[in-house]
Amino acid sequence: MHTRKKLEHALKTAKRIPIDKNTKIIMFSDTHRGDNSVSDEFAHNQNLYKYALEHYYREGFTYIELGDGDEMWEHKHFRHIRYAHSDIFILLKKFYDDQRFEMIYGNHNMELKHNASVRRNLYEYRDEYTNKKVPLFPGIKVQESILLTCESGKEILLIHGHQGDFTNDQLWLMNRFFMRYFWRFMHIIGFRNPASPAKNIHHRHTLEKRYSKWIEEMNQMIIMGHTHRPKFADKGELPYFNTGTCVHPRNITGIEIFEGKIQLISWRIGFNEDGTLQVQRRIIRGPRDIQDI
Ligand SMILES: [Mn+2]
Repeated sequence: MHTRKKLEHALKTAKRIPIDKNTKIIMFSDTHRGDNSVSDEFAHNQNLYKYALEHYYREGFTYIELGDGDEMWEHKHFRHIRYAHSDIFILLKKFYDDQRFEMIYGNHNMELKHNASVRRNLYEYRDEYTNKKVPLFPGIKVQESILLTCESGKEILLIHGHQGDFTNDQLWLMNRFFMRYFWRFMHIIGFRNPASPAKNIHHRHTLEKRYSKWIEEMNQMIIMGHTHRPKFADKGELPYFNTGTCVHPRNITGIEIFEGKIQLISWRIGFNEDGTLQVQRRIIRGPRDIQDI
């Protein structure tokens, strides 16, 4: 419903960021950072994620988070999330201070489309040791969408992907209510919210079909998250890319852009011949030249 209108609006109002052969970007989405309790699905991947981000920071990448970074449906107070994952926020702040951090909001942190909420939650926090307010992301603007513009004129739309997903878009407040006061507790004992495209295959396919239709009509390359299903468009396929998620049971997946190429990668815990465990980065699909897409 209204998918086309929503996507057209997102395309028109997107923040434009020029890229070239020297641009390095890593995109993750749907990290759903929580409070580090049993209902925090991100908690078991926090070391993988932190290790990966440290790698990208050292290598000079810009980090673009494609929505649902913080699980603000289940957790009413962002400060609890920041406190639970304070080492990760210190790292995100380093990216931000270097002007290498962009945040897009998703349905689980939709309230960040309001400047007042961004100011209240993201500009600063109270340091638990000194009890003084210290800056986090002062002046940050959380985007609905970003348009990466290549020198050749090619444009890539980055978006979370809840746009036009009726229960997660127009009805997000109702959905948040059920998540916060009902599904959160069901979730702890093993039930999954059936309205989530991440958990409902039928819903996911419907959404992907609607998006594919628009991508085909507009011939618009798109990178999104939301469905938790990674996707890399091979030659001859529609230019639809999906980062996947960072709450997967075994790994985290993301999309890298560098030297004018794009690839889908994963980070997981593997082991060496002698049995020692190690964090390993793997290329799942690609690289492909962006110009050929
Ligand atoms: Mn989502």
